[in-house]
Amino acid sequence: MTSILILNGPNLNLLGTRQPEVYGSTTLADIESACRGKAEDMGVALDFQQSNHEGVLIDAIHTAKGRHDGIILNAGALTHTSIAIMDAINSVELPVIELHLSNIHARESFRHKSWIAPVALGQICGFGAHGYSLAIDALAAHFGKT
Ligand code: CA2
Repeated sequence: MTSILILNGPNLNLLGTRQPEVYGSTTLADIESACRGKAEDMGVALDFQQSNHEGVLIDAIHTAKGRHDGIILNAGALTHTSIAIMDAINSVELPVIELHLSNIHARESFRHKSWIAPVALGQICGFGAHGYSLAIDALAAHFGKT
């Protein structure tokens, strides 16, 4: 069975509690539940994690090798700063879809830079919580599951 890791970075645990005009009013628990339902319908195994710590995210990327077939990664603000996460993605050689709720290209210029984009299969941004569903579809299509 195809297995996907959805990994969420710093502050995404706060979704739905503040800045709804930017990130929407859906909580991360709501997103996880929708992803779990979709994965079950598609016959895909799903692991869903969030951490506020860069090293924990890097460990999760390393551990994904051999356990999961691909990763959907919303690295939050670490997207724009973390060469270490880029190196971790390169080291595991798993397909990674970079995901953002907001359209990072339409926001402040410091959010336009992504260290993940060059090592990702592709990037989905700007579709709010629905982006998670789009990313699952994109990864499943990559594996020839749709
Ligand atoms: O749009 C996205 O998904 C981001 O990855 C979200 C990050 C931001 O730094 C990236 O540039 C784009 C921030 C996540 C913070 O989420 C919060 C949610 C509610 C309240 C406060 C922060």
